[in-house]
Formats: sequence, C-alpha cells, structure tokens
Amino acid sequence: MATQMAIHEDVGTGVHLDALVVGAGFAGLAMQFRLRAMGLRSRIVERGDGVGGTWYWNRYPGARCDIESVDYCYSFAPELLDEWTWSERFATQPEILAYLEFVAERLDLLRDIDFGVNVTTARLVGDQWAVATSGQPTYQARFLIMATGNLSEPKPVDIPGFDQFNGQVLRTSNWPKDGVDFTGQRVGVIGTGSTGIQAIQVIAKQAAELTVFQRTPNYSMPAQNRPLTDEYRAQVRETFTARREMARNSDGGVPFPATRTATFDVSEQERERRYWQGWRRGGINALSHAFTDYFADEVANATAQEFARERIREIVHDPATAEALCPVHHIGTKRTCVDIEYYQTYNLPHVHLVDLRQEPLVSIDSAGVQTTERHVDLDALVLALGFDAITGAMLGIDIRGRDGQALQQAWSQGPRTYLGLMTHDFPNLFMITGPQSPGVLSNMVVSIEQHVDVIGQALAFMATHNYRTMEPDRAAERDWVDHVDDLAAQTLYPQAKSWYTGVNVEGKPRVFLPYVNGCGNYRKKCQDVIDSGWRGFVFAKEPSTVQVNP
Ligand code: NA7
Repeated sequence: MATQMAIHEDVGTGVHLDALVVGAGFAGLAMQFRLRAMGLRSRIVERGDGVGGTWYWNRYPGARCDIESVDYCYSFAPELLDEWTWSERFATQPEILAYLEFVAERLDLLRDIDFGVNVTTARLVGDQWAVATSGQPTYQARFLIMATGNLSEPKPVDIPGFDQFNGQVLRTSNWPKDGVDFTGQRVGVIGTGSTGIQAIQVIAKQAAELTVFQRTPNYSMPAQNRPLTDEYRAQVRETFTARREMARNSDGGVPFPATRTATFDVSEQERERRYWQGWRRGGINALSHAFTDYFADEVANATAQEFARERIREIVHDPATAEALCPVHHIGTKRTCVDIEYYQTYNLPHVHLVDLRQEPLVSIDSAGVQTTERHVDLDALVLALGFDAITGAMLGIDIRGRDGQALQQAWSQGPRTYLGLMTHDFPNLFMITGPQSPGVLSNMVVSIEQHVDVIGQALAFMATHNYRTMEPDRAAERDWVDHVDDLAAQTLYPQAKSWYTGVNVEGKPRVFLPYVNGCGNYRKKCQDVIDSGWRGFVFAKEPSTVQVNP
C-alpha cells in the first residue's frame, strides 16, 4: 500500500520538506505516519504544546466523545489496537488525549512535530508552498496538508460586555490545563450545545449555584455510559476488522446496521417500541437509527421529536422548566447531544434555567449577566458558544494559491472543493475532512483515515507518473459543490440554524457544509475517481508560473 518515494528538493528559505502537515490531532498524526512510511520528508506543525488537537484544547469538565471509544480509534496499526485499553463506553477527554499521546510515542511521531508553532500564511511559489508562522521557523514544502480540524476555531464571543466581568471568564474551547475549582461559587453557563450540556451536568456537582442561560434548547440522548468489561473488549478486538469495515461503509462511520424501514411502515406501537429500544441503547443515534426517513421527512421526524420531548417532560419535575428545555427544531438537524443525566440536573435545587427566548440576554457586566428581566450575580462565567466550524481554521490562515489568489476570496460565498479534499487554483494543498466531505456527520476517525488514505494514494500516483502538481478541475469542483448542495436540499438539515450551515457565526456565508450522503457512499465516489485515473483532477509536470502578492 505504501509506496516508497523521495522528492527531496530545496528552494528558498525555511525548513525544506516534501510535505508539511498543519495540526497534530487525529488527522495530523495519521497523515504523518503515512507520509513517513512513503519515504517522504515531512513534519507536523502544531500550535499547542502537545498532540491532541480538539482533544488538547477542549478540557472543560464533562468533555467526552459522542462516538463509542472502541470505534473512535485508529485502525491502521495493529499494535495500537493491541496495546490500548478503553475504560468506558464513551471516553472522556483526558482518556482520548492520553490515547493520542500514546499513539504519538508508540509510532515515534514526536520527533516529527514542531509544537507551539502557529501557521499564519501559506503562499504558493512555483510548485512550493512557503509557510510562515507567528515566530520561527518558516517552511517550504511541495505538499501542504491541512489537518486543522472541523471544530478547532472558537466562534468569536458575540455578547457585549464579556470583558467587563470581574469574575473568571472561561471558554470551554481553551480550558485551563490545571482545571477549575467551582466549589462554593455562583457559576453561569452560556450555551447549550453538546459542549454546554456536557459541562453543565458536571459543573452542577460542584458549584454552589448554577445558572444556565439557554437561547435554544437541544435534543440530548442518554449516553447509557458504562465501564467496559474485559470480555467486551476482547470481543471487539477479535471482530475489529469486520467492525471497522462495516463502519466505513455505513452512513455515520459507526458499525451499526442501517434500517430499511420507514417511519410510517410500522404501527404507532411498533414505532414507540423502536424509539424506546434506541433510547435504552443510548448514544447520538439512539433515535436516528430507527427509521430511514428521519432526516428527510418532516412528519416522520416529528414523531421522533415528540418522543424526545416526552422523555424531557418525564425527567424534569418542574413543568415550566421542562417546557423551556423542549426543543422545537427538526430532531437531528442540529447536532444531537449525548448526556449523562443532563435533564436530571434541572431537578437539583441549586440549578436554575434562564430561557433567553423569554428574556433575552442584554449584556455581561462586572457582576454577572443582565437579561431583559433580571440581573444574575455570578462568580464565574463559562462560555460554551461553539465554533467557526469546518472552514474557520482553514480560513484563519492567509492561504494564497495561484496568482496570489486568497482562499478567503475563493471561498467568500462558501467553500468550493472537489470531494472536500482540494480546491481549484490551490495545487498540492490538501484538506483532511474538508468542507463538502462527510467529516462532522460521521465518526471523525473513520473519515480521517479514509482521507489520509486517499491523499497517500494521490501522492503515490503523482510520484509514479512524475507529476509535480495536482488540483481539481474547475468543472469537477463546481459539479461537486452542486452535488453536495442538492443532496442537502433533499433533507431537513439546511432548515436548521446550526453550525452545519455557518449561520452561528455572523457574516459567514450560509451554505450547508458537510456531505450528507454518508461515509459509505462518499467512499464509493472517491474510489470511483481513483479507479478512473483521478477523474476531475488536473496533473502537471512543470510548475506553473505564478505571480505572488507581496
Ligand atoms: P454549538 O453546538 O454551536 O452550541 C453553542 C451554544 O451556544 C448554542 O446553544 C448557542 O445557542 C449558544 N450561543 C452561541 N452564541 C450565543 C449568544 N451570543 N448568546 C446566547 N447563546 C449563544 O457548539 P458546541 O461547542 O456546544 O458543540 C459543537 C460541536 O462540538 C458539537 O456539536 C460536537 O460535535 C462537538 P443557539 O443555538 O445559537 O441559539
């Protein structure tokens, strides 16, 4: 599989490489391992001072993955499967971070990573990418591979006065490494997406008073978390190859058989039974796996919504609080959350819910939060406001392709990619789980491994044919963007005000960002392109003449 290739060449200044990988999370580590196996001279640059990416920064209390730990791991190196033991069904952030640290050491990747290096600009010069950082060093590389993550650029804080607050302001996406002790404190949390929901249920156990400021309620499924037994782990290890293969060909990158039944193919009683079965199984797909038309049919979707709302009303004692916690959007169209007794938290006497739809937030001031109805005095304020998702990290770097064209300009009306892998006019610039690929709608690790493999195959193909550059054809890119839009339009997804559409960040173009048709179908599309000799990509043997903006 791995082709030995060497393309060492030196041009200009900086560290000279064949490939530079940006980011040392799941994607960057896997890519670097592959590049090294191919004999390429490559390095990772990482702004953090350790590996982990998203799992390095998001250390807030309660942070956990919503994919089962035994599936949220690499499959490409048997020693990693043999030597690592997951302790719980859904791993905590410290355990996932420890896993990635173990991987980096076990695969001897640490020597290939420059930590504390923040990439600021990347310019195409001839057929080289010249990459500058906030300090030293700079890099020159033929291939620039963005492993910058989908949920790594925090959304700018858009609440007036947050810098006036006298107490501690904590952002979940940049949580202090040493943790925070909330004992005896009056804590406020703004944000009730996956992050807020995870943090609230844990902070409530410590704080003296906890006030949750909720703008939009979200659906949350019980994790039904539990410690894993040796027997279960052994069974997973034994069947792992088949398990992962099933995940690769599924919609969401998880090893769960797809249903063939539509919501109204069955009686109401059977429908309830299936929803209950999912609820008791737990996890992000608790209800979505029940029927085929969950994401596409409004009336079908409403049955699952009502089931979820009924559970909230059952769990939460105070009817007014329960009603305020009941979401009204199409279930699944905003990321479904997974919790451990989240709704139960609101039965605790020291936990209060402020419904910002009834009393909008006016500002944060030195003493706490002011709504249109009241002032809430606080000692600490936790902001779980979400991310400039999917495109934020890429566009945070000033990337200039052919003729000095800025990626920010090329994507000003929304990202334009072919297969979520590359963009026209930006030759040899690859993205791992870029926009318009399944990424965030799937088990990220499964999608990352697939992209690492496709990029590895692309580089090997170029080496075999002596090509120096590769990029998508403009028409292929346009067709892909249209295809991704068309697929999304056949679902309920675009109707939601979610970060999948960019609507959560002011000024961001509103387009549906991920590919909705599932990992398995996407994988087939990629394989088809590869089998056809990389249809839709343009290869060149000579570097193009480029004009570089100063
Ligand atoms: P999300 O899902 O984008 O959630 C952000 C939350 O913050 C959401 O409840 C927002 O309410 C709320 N928010 C954002 N800005 C404001 C302001 N200005 N005022 C009040 N409330 C606000 O991000 P998460 O980090 O929770 O989750 C992201 C993904 O990470 C998650 O889906 C998993 O895949 C992992 P809104 O809904 O906009 O009304």
